[in-house]
Amino acid sequence: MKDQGCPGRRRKWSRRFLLTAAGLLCSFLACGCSNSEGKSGKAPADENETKLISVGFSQLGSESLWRTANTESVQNALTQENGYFLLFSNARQKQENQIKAIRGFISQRVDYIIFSPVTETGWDTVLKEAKDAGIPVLLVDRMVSVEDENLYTAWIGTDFEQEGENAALALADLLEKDGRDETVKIFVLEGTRGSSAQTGRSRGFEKVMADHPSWEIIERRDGDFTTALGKEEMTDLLKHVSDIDVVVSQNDDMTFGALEALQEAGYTTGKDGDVVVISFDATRKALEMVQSGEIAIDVECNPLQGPYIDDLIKRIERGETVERKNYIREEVFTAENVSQYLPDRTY
Ligand code: GYE
Repeated sequence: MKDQGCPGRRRKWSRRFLLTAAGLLCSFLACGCSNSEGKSGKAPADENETKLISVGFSQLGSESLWRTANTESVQNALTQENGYFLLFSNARQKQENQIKAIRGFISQRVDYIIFSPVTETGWDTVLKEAKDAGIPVLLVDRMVSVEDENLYTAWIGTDFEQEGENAALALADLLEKDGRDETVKIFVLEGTRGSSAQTGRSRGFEKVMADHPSWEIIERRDGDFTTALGKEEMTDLLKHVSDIDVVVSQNDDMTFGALEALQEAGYTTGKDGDVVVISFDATRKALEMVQSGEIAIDVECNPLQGPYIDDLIKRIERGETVERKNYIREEVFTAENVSQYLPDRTY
């Protein structure tokens, strides 16, 4: 069995210590720490609480609708009623904040650390510190690139490369239906450079693109997964480029900004419009735009990962061996199928 960081070693004394010390931790973590109810930790009145599994969660930020849904999903799964005491820290898209938070969790001697890494590289040292402290690390959403894969116990998330491929395959379908075979000029609004969501989606898209010599990427810009930068980069591009057929925007929030910029510059999108818009995430607001036609294709990325994390932890607690990589299934939405999914979309 692979080393999962001594899951069975629940420290008898750590719970009370943890809860009283949580307040101290909050005061020295600049990046904003709270328990799942948003309050600083307090010693439990009830002795039963000493059986809670303590988890430190370093979320990378709050840059998108997707991220908010992801945070809520983890917070709703790892509740006290479900046997957890959750410490939450928001890194505001800065790696140094995440490293600081993880070190804080290590010194708190939490039972598990979960985190979503803002970018792929630069984690070897802090993950080694967690391993040396015997704390299993579970990655959620994005992936790390580390020399030794044993530095984390498991990862749960989505297949970004597959998402990129799905986007390109759906574009190929759409162009074929429209009977278009001339040069296709594509602008890519990338998410945070060096994040696995960005590298995977780009790689997948470009892999399929190799089969379509008429497709040409005219420019790539980093929109950092935010609406504000999505709009800024799109606006700026349109100042010097007018011939553009497709915008591939690597998340919905950047897409909202890009759409505003396109409209302000007088471009139309959607069926028979000037520009085909492709997005990722498939949040409710974006799926409504798929329904109305403003967005042609939205590739789903499922943020509801909390229950999977809960399941992983419970399995590790029972001494089971868990897979190192765990993928969540997802769909591709177009005007043809979106109506059947929209009523159930909660985020
Ligand atoms: O697509 C974007 C978010 O890592 C999958 O990060 C996630 C991405 C998601 O900010 O909206």
